[in-house]
Amino acid sequence: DFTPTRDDRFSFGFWTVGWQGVDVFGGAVRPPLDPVEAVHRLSDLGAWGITFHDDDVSDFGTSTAQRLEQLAPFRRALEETGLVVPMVTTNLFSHGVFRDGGFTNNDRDVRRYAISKVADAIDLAVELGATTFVAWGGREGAESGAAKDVRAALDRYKEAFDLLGDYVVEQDYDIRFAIEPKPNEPRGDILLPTIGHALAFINELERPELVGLNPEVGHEEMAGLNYAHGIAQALWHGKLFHLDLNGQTGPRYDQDLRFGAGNARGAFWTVDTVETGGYDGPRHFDFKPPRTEDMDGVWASAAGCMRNYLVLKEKSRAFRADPEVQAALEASRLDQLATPTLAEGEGLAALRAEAFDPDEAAARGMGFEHLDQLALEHLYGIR
Ligand code: GLT
Ligand code: MN
Ligand code: MN
Repeated sequence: DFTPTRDDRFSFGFWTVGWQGVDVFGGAVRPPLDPVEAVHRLSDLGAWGITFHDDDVSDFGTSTAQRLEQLAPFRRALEETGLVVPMVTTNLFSHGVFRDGGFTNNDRDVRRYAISKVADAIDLAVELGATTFVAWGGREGAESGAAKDVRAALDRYKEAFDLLGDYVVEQDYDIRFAIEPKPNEPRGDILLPTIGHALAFINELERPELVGLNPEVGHEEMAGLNYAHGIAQALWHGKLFHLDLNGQTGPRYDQDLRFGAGNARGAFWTVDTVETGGYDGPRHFDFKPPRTEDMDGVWASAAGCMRNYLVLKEKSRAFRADPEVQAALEASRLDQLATPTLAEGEGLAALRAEAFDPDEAAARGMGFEHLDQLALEHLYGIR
C-alpha cells in the first residue's frame, strides 16, 4: 500500500499545515496551529521531519536564547515522536521592514539587520540539528525599472552569502545554504528567478561549495519551465541540496497545491528524477491547503502529498521495470546518449575523417511517441 513511513523521509514546512488561509482578498479562515500539535499530527501521518522559519515558532524580534526557551515544548514533541528538523529558514519577507527585501534592500541598515537575523536563525538551526538552511529571497526584487540596480543588488546578495558562509565555517557548523528561486510574487520581479539564474549566481560566491538550491515545483512552472529538467541539471551540478514539492497548473499565481495535484504528468517525471537521479535529501513538501478547507481538510491535504508521491514512485518503478519500456528506451537510443561521443584516445580528426550519410540519419525516427505513450499508460493506470 501507499502508507508513508519514516524511511520515505517526508518533511513538511510548519507554515504549510499552519497556514491560516490569509490571502490578498481575505483574512484567516482557520485557527492558529500549535507547533506541538503539528509535530504529533505529522508524525501520526507518517512524516519524518518538520521545518520552520525563525518567526513561525516564536515572535519576530525574539532573541535566540528566548526562542530556545519557547521551543522547549516543541522539542519535547520531537523527542516523543522521533520527528527531526532537517531544515530551518528565516522570514525576511513578512515584517514591513523587509518591504524592499533583506539582503538586497536599498537601505543599508536593513541589509545589516537582515544578515544578523539570518545569523541568529543559523544558530537556532544548528541547535535543532538542521543541516540545510533555506534562503528564499521572496522580497528581493522590484516592481519598476529604476527602483533596483540589479548589478549592485547582486553585489550585495553575494556579500551576504559570503559573510554568512564565513560565519558557518568559523563556527564549524555542519550546515549548507539552499537558495530557493521564484520568478515573481510577492515582488513584480524577484532576483534569482529560476534554477538557472541561481546556479550562475552561486558560482560567483567565495564559498560556492556551501551553497546549493531548494527548487520548488510551482516556482519553476510559474516561469513556464520543466521542473524535472531543472532538478536534473541541479543534480548534474551537485547542487540539489533540498527541494520543495507541491503542485501548480501552468504560469499563474503561486498555487502551492498539494504535491501531485495540478501538473500530474510533471509530478510523475519529478518523482522519477528524484528517485533515479541520485538525490538523497528530504522529500520536503511546501504547499498551502486551500482556503476552502477546515483542519480536517488540512490533514487530508498533507496526507495526499505523501500518498501521491508514493503512488508516483511505484509508477516510476513499474515504468522502468517494464520490458516493453526497456525495449522502447533502447529503440530511442538512450543507451547511445549515455556513451561518450568520442572513443578513448580519439580526437576531432577521427570525426572529421569519418564517412557519414546525413540523409540516411535524417530518415530515422526517434520512437519517442511510443516511449511516451508507455509512460502515460503507466501514469493513467492501465499498465
Ligand atoms: C513561503 C514561500 C515558500 C518558501 C518558504 C521558505 S516561505 O511560504 O512561499 O516558497 O519556500 O522561506
Ligand atoms: Mn517554497
Ligand atoms: Mn510557492
